[in-house]
Amino acid sequence: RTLLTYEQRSELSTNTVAKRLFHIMSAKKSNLCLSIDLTSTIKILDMIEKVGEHICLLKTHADIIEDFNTDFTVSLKNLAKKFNFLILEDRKFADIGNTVALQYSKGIHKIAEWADCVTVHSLPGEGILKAINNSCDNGIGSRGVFLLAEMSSEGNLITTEYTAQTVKMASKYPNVLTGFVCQTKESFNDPRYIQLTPGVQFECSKDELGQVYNTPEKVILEKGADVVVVGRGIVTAKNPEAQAVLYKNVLWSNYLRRVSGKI
Ligand code: UP6
Repeated sequence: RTLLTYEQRSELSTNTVAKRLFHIMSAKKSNLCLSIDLTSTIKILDMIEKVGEHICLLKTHADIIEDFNTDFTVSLKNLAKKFNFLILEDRKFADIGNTVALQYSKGIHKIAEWADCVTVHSLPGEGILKAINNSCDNGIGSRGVFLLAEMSSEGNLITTEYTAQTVKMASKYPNVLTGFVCQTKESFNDPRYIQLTPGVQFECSKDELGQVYNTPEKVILEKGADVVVVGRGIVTAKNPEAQAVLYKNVLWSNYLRRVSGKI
């Protein structure tokens, strides 16, 4: 999986979002996902104007935004089109299928209307995947799921057995599965799925609440990341645009090194 190019893997995709994301990565030469963990719509839109050109995927947490509204989601979709990136709502659904179906499409956020893909915990069982799958069948269009198979935070309760069972559960839903949120290349083999890896900054470090950071080089070459999530490493920088370019370039050159097989 880690030796194939994104273009080669797009040919194998069984999920529309994965296919589109592989294409965008190749076209923009970017495997950078920005985690835009800001709490005001103006700040978010302003940040996207600065860094949108450099990212393949924008990861949101809609429930931290103080003034969330539908005009904002319209602007978000327009910017995604303008800069050619996809939107991942990092909702980390973790309830029974029926509740998740409602959380996905109803309420204030109406996530299904604007997010290309969402994150989902495997803990409740496969009903959660069925729920998103059914919503897609019900006319919401081609959507994707990143299933949480591992986490970056210190002391999390996920075991290797849990990761293996998560990957097994997902194998029944190739049409809705975009990939896995995980930390290691050993967690899954299938080249159709995208490894999304958070917990990345230029220095290996930790924050005061248990987040663990690895470097771009390490996550791409050793840990098998396909798309790399950077949040505060870019968002809190003095010059977020310049910082995004730095991350984009280093991540892409490590990807090229990996697929060349000369590590
Ligand atoms: N995230 C992780 N680790 C996981 C899963 N998700 O950090 O295992 C998400 C967080 C945050 C982002 O919810 O939005 O990735 C990381 O942000 P940071 O780079 O500012 O730490």
